[in-house]
Order: sequence, then structure tokens, then C-alpha cells
Amino acid sequence: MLLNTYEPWKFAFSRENDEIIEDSFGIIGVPFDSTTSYHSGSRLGPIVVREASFGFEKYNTVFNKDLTTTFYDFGDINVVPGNCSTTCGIIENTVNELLDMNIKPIIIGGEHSASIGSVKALTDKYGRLTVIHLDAHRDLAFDFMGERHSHATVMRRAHEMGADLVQIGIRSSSADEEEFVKSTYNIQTFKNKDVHKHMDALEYYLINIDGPIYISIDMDVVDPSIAPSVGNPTPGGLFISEIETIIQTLAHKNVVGLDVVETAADRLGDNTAVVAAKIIYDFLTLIE
Ligand SMILES: [Mn+2]
Repeated sequence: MLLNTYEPWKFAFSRENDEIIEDSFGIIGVPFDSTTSYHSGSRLGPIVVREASFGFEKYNTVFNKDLTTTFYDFGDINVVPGNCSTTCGIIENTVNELLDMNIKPIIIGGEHSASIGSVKALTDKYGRLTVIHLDAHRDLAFDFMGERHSHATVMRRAHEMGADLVQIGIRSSSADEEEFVKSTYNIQTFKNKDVHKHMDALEYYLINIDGPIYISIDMDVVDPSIAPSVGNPTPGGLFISEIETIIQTLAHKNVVGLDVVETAADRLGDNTAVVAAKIIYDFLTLIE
């Protein structure tokens, strides 16, 4: 009998984790979408993104490079449905466990609030982070309908933890969020059209960042014609080649963690899941 069984519960090309090699990367899934305000469904993101990862080949032809980075897939965390702050605490604890093993986290969401837990753990370890935030939205509300732990407040919480923010692909925000950005000195913005027309300026800015970097990618930063299955689809988004350039630029920097969140797909082979998997695959191919 000849059987070929792939493991869609683990990201393609991930290593068995019976023997951990330090200074590597560890994937964790966060199947949680309790504060989603529009399209729900991102709790299934970790499954569909992992499954989509099996569509890629180990040699990354775009970058002429083999995927040789050591990384593990530790599975999904146990979320507490309906309780965002407790779930963020579990994410923080899990990321701390990875950091104790000298493993850098890659989180597959799930709603964007997952970043609150990982940014907290990484800030405790490294001190002040620069968070490179790719998103259609600023996510800078102080609270969302009274909730401080929410997918709409995540970057405000990161800012409170001392992070410098670089927001890329922005094309939707509130007047309060714009006022907040003006009132503070350490939030840099590259709106969608800045990326389309002035990629060289963005690359120059990213290359010159010092210190530890955390990358947080809300899949709604991508144009909805390419990645429609997200919580809040917003027209006018980035294209694949632009995301590739941004990842390639950051791969030379001190990136201490990545999350790719808000994939709200419930179907294998979904476009958005494929794009999310490609972003993680490109990152793992390029990171040094
Ligand atoms: Mn968003």
C-alpha cells in the first residue's frame, strides 16, 4: 500500500519539534475571533493558512532562495472564546515560553488582538520595539464600544507599551485616531498611495530603523480583489509585489516576531489563506 499523507495541521516545511534548535522561529495559531465587528470567521484562519502553505515549493523562485530557515509549528493555543483579555494573556505566556527557548514567534490569526499578547511578551524581553504595522486601518482607538482589548484597539495598546509605530497601507481611520497620531511623535504613516507611488521612500525609512522590530500584518492591508476573506475588506489595498518588497527590506533587520492575522476564510484553497501563507513563506525564506 502506498500512502502519501501530508500534515495540514503544521505549516509546510516546519521541523519536527522533538529536538529544538535555538535561534529559530516557532509558529503558533490563535483560533480566536470574539471582538470582530464586521465579518467573523478568522478563528478558522490558522487551519486554512497552514493548509494553503502546502501549495508552495521549497525553492522560492521569486527570491531565488531555498527555504532553509529552521522553524517549528507548535500548533494552536487554547483560546477562551468570548474573553479577549484572558486570551491575550495566554498568548503572552505562550510567547514567553518560546522566548525562553530562544525561539522567535510567528503568529497565525485569528483576530488582530493577538498582537497585544505577543507585543507585551516581546517588549518585556527586548524593551522598546518598533512595530511595523501593515493594515488598512490604524487600530488606534482607545476603546472599541467600551472594550480596551479588541481588534480595533490593538495598536493603541502597543503604543502604550512604548512601541514606535510605522503604519503602512492605511486607508481607513476615525477623526479621533488622526488627532491621536498628530498628538504623538512616534507614529509614522505610509498610506496606501504612499506605498504605490513612493516605495523607495518607504524602503529607505525601513532600512534605517534601529533596534528590535515586530511585524504585524492584518490581511486587509492587501487589496480585497486579491485577499477578500478578511474581517473588514477595504478597497485600494497593497499588491503582492509591494508586500514582497516590504518583507525583503525588513528581512535584513532585527525582526523579533511576526503576526499575520484576520484571515477570515472557511474554505480550503481560499485566496486570502493562500496569500497569508505566501507572506509567511516569503518571510521564512528571506529572514537572516
Ligand atoms: Mn484592519
